Amino acid sequence: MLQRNTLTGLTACLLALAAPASAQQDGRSLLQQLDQDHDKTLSWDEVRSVVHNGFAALEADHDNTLDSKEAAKAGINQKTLRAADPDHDDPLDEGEYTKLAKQRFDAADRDHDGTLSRAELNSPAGRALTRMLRVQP
Ligand SMILES: [Ca+2]
Ligand SMILES: [Ca+2]
Ligand SMILES: [Ca+2]
Repeated sequence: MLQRNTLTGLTACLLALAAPASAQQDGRSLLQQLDQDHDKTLSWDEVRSVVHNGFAALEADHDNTLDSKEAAKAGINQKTLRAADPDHDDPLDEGEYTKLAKQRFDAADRDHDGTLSRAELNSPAGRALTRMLRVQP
């Protein structure tokens, strides 16, 4: 029994680890992956819950900030990085990264209903957001 519980725990753990990494390809699979309440749209809360994973996956040297090389893996170019880093200390911390994700979320939410539909996720701003969420280490 103990062994079985351990195994179940391990499986759950593996599934949890696999979730962000398998959220790839198109906006549709990401939508299905992150849509916790199954209303076929993504709320900011649903998106925010994986922003941390995206940040952690990018953060190769574990100094808790993203330098331009790390940020580039999420499609964040120098210009965006500078704009998202108002104190111009160059690296982006997780708060600034989260703020950038929120800006992209708001930009993608064209009808301003606070959620992203599949079409909104597939817009340029939506794609910029999903690039930040499905980054691979
Ligand atoms: Ca939802
Ligand atoms: Ca870093
Ligand atoms: Ca919307």
